[in-house]
Amino acid sequence: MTYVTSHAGDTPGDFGRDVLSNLYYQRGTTLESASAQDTYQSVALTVRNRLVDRYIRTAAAHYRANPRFIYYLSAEYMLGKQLDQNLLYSGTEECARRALEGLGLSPSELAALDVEPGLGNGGLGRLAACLLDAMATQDIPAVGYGIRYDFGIFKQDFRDGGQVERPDNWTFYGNPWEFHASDDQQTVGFYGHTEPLDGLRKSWVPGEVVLGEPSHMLVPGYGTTTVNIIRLWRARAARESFDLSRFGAGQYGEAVEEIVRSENISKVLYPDDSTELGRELRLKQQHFLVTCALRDIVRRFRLRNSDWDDFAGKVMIQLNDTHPVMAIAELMRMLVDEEGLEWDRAWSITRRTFAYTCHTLLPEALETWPVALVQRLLPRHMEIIFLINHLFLQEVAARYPGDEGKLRELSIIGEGDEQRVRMAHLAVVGSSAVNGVAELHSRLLAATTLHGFAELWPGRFHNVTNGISPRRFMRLANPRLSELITERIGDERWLTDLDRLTELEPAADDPAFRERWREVKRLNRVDLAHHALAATGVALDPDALCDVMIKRFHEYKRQLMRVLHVVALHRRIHRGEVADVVPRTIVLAGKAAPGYYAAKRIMRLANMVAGLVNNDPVVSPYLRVVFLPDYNVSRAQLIIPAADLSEQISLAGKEASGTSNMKLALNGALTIGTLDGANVEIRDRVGAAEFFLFGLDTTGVAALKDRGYVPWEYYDRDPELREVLDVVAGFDKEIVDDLLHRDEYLTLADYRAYVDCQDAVSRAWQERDLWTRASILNTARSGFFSADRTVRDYCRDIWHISPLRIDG
Ligand code: 26Y
Repeated sequence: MTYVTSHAGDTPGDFGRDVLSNLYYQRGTTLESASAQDTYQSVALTVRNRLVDRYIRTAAAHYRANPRFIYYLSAEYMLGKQLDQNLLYSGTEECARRALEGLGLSPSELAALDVEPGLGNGGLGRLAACLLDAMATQDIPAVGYGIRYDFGIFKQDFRDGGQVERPDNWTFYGNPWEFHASDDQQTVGFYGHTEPLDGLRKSWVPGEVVLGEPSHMLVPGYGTTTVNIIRLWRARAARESFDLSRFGAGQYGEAVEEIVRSENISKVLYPDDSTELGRELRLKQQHFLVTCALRDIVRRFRLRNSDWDDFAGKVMIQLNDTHPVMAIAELMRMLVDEEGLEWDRAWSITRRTFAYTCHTLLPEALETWPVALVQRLLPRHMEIIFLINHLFLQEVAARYPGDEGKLRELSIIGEGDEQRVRMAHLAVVGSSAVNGVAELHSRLLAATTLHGFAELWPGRFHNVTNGISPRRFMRLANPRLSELITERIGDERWLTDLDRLTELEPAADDPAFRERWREVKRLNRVDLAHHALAATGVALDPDALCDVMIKRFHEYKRQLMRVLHVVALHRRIHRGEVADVVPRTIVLAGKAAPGYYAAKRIMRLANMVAGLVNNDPVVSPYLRVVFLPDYNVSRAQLIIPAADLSEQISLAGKEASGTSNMKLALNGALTIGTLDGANVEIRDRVGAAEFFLFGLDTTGVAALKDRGYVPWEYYDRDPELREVLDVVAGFDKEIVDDLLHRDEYLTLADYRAYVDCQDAVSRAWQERDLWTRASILNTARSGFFSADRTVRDYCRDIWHISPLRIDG
């Protein structure tokens, strides 16, 4: 082997020397004259470089072993800040702290300059990051593929209570965490036409070509020697596409036209997370990601293999929702057209290579593309999809002779006003395994959305309940609680074996431990209060119950119901009914898709109600509402440790899984929630007595809708609800009109049960020892929700792969 062993020493002296050396040689400056950015970048490089040695060893070991790889394809990743993570994972936290101290540098000021790559919308993107973390931690050979958007998820401000979006120029000062490989480009075609070759083979002559340029970031495992990578692709125009003659003629815009057109492909993350508008550029992004990833995967396969029959054994591609599903058609095109494989052989390889994870039940979130658009943008892929569908429908017809309805139901091509490609159908047909993300979700998928497929291929359907990284969402986010847990359990191994948290159960009955637990929670609330004051000007009482709802704004998640309860509390306190009231801080955070009118309205209402509450001198001693702007991973890490109550109040049957529910329970928050998504499993595990359950379940929802739901009946019957809605109408009449006449997500139907349950929460909070006990038990029993368990489930049920340890 030609790699050199560790350059980076592990003493504070070594670390400090490397910082100075990076300042000198990378930034061309010295400690005395360095800017804050110079120093941050030098420290970041120093930390990054402490993982390079492990990465090189991992890559070499992977090369030697030629193992089966997991390739995770995702249009979104919410990685979170890298500095804190890499300090922890490289085991240099303490050494760096001492070195920085010695140089007179402030770790917290440096940490503040670290920018989180916000390359995703919400749950699905963060799940991708948690799974990469857990795969590395479990020593699974894996690569994540994604798009290196120039602009990530927008930054959120409020103006007059409404959301205003600002661009997220996350690489403005450069990104010290990535390695560029500009000599390792791929070419990606678009448009054009096809020409027949022999048999089913055709050749595609693209009308336009762009380059995909990769860079990668390190994905270290925790407590192991594996360092995997995430490879992100950026679109570039060909080297000589700048039009000199036009520039010379003064046509400056036209001179860069081709560059702009090409580079626009990876310019910005689409900020929608449910309803797809069918934008051509989004389809271009998907095809771009898929083509770059597949070519890279084939290149890597060929390093050690030559027989296509080995491909599916060495390559497992996990499709994160439908966004990268065009990969199925692209792999077929590569195998049939470029490699000359027979169709059936290519199809068998393809089907064994892919697995598909579905993250939704909402029909409007299932992607479909107009056939006419796919035909124009990707003519050969459209032909291949038609052929896949033709052969698939023959199979269906053989199984259900004469059943036209079945053919229509299952077809990859949806027939309506216009023909559309149903990406979820293509995904199921072209994969060896399909999974939902929580037990209830997987059951409902097989019973409703993908019912016909589950009947056809029952063995293909699985559940893999989501999980979260305990490293990021406990150890990094909540160092105080982590330390207390480690002290009690006796070692830190719970961080990679989260079931060991059950060892905390006896401590729930130990008064001294409960006292310390409460103290940690209180200090975390103090931290949050500092942040809230700086960010919003709202002063919080660190002794008040910290009641948290953090997630994307969506009607089905029912932030509106949260607001109605706040108004009810306000009315009661204002009238002087304070006997049963406990001081509460309501924390809200989350973004809305810029074009999602209803969600933005609810957000504006939430801000107006916050103003009403906080500025009412009678009410504000009992109740404060803080809506923290610009929710992201870093802000989650700040809010979650302070939470006492976790709001998981979606309409049953709508939330696929949820993951903030897991993060909050792990950090000792009690859940108030419906039987939806992973809430069901959280309640099963932490115990019904430690969970505030309310509302309709999926059966109740279906029954009510069958009977005919009449929302205004609830308004008539419930005087407090009436009073609340009258107050809300004073702020926004349209919201109330919609609730009374449509209320698609049954907010009024669940309102009374919700508010009564909140009253039970308030009573429980007054029994402080019992509450703390329940808080400890929530943590102790949340081990199941580790992403390490999720990855083990994938390995066992879907990937059929085992860990490959890298020698230290
Ligand atoms: C098609 C496009 C508009 C689109 C873009 C992003 C569609 C969906 C999404 C993102 C979806 C998402 O984040 N889903 C969430 O995935 C989490 C991880 O599985 C779940 O916990 C959560 O319930 C689900 O809403």
